[in-house]
Amino acid sequence: MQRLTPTLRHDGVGIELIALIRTILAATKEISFRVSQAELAGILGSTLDENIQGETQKKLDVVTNQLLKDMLLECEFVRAIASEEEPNSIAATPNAPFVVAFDPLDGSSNIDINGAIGTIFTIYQARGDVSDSDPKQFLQGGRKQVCAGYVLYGASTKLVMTTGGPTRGYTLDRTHGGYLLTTAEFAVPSSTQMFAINMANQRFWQAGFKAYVDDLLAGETGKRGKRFNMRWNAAMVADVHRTLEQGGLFAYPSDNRDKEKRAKLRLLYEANPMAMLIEHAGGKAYTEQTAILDIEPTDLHQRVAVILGSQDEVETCLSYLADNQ
Ligand code: AFP
Repeated sequence: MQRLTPTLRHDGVGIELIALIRTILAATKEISFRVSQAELAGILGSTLDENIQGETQKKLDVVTNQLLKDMLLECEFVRAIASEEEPNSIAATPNAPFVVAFDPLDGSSNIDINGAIGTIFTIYQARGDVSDSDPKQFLQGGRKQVCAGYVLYGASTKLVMTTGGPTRGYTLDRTHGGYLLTTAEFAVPSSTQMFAINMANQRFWQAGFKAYVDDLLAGETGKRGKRFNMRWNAAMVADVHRTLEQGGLFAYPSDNRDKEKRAKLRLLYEANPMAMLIEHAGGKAYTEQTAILDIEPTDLHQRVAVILGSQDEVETCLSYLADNQ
């Protein structure tokens, strides 16, 4: 099996970006070990603090965020970083070529139950028109990402990443400590019978999305004329990974639970990287109105609705929303 660096060279990735990617992956290898030993080390459970999102921080959220911060703030190729766990972006190496945003541990609610968790990361060229510490370094459209990826800490530690070409999959080989190419190119099947939606929010959805899900549940006796099945990992990394492997529709639509927060998933370090991975595997990734990668960001931690996965199913879902405007 081919190692990571020759694959990146084959994909035409420059040595500076390769070095930066290797730095991020070095942190993920350490995170993979830390999460596997967390219970023995007594770092499961929550802290007494809340992050910028107003969410109680898990001890591992803090540990993994610090690991990535420490490694990236010292990296000569990183001008600034942004994190789900940090209120503001942080300047790193002046005049460095790239900026990096990340969700250090996505799926925090799974940490204490040994459920699926992962790290999501995205890399942009640094901007020359704003200062290093200006959050505008990260207010770049998703199609400007030079690299997007996640590491899923499951039964095996899996890296899924694109540097502008195909979405490729790698598995951490613990014998020699490197990521080996195990999926040359993901290809999301265009149709599916699988959906990943948190049904507990059903009463808060807009009419069009309710109608779409009602017809999924009606199965072969309803308008769709086929039976669907459901999964919900409560970790975007795990649900997106299944979608890349087997197809499916993943959706976290807007809802009216909280007038101040009509969507849950964050654009910069969740929706945009996942949208790039899905699009580069032949899938589709939308909010309820537009392609996620076409959104012009306005805030570091802005949230968006997400409907992504098998192209035909995403288009069917969007048609219900359009018909119920
Ligand atoms: P946490 O990292 O705070 O657990 O949030 C995970 C997430 O952002 C995304 O990974 C999941 O798909 C989604 O939230 C789960 O949300 P619910 O807990 O509302 O189902």
